[in-house]
Amino acid sequence: MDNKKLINGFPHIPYHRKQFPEKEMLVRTRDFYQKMNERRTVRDICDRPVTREIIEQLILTASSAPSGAHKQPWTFCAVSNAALKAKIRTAAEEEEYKSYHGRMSEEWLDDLKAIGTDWKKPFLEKAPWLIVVFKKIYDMDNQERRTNYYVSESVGLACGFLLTAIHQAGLVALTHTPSPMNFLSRVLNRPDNERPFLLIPVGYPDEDAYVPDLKRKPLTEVAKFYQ
Ligand code: IYR
Repeated sequence: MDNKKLINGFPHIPYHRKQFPEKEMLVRTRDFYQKMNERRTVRDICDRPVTREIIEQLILTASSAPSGAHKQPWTFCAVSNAALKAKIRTAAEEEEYKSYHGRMSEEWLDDLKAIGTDWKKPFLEKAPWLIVVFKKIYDMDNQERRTNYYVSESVGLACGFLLTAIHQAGLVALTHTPSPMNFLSRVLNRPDNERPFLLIPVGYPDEDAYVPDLKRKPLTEVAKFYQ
């Protein structure tokens, strides 16, 4: 039996979610919050390998994110090749050195003191995988440009899904933002319609990994209810 419905000539299919009694929903939402609240950005990533199959699943989850007009305007470049990782590290550190020695404001450097970052990025070589996320500012269809919409919002959402999937797998990640990061297009030989968006090293944490003792804002500070 055909359960499809045409809207503007395009097929739509029925959609249902399994529903939970309110009490169970509350337990599930609390539980998920607790799990997600354990996620931390980790810079001490060890060199223990992660299989390609795992990375493929993580990327599939990322690519299930909503996007403007469902264009999925992203490419996830997964790099485990040691020579490429070394190239990326060298180029990133070159930019970061300049950033930390003049390009970033005093206020910015001051804000980063609590995080403990500097221009050195050993995790770019040590982590088993670097997922370099590119946003597609337009698509190419048979030599023709096709517009993408809300590109940064869409790719940001996909990166959020990716970080959630990485955490759920028991792995750690770091949202690294070398700036400027056009060297990534060059090193990975990406086409003109793609721009680097975020560089995400992924792996297991070092056994003696440390993270800054950060506190998250309470609900009252991040939410306002209008009832
Ligand atoms: N891109 C630099 C600096 C940096 C900026 C912010 I905002 C951070 O939260 C952390 C680092 C770097 O990756 O070191």
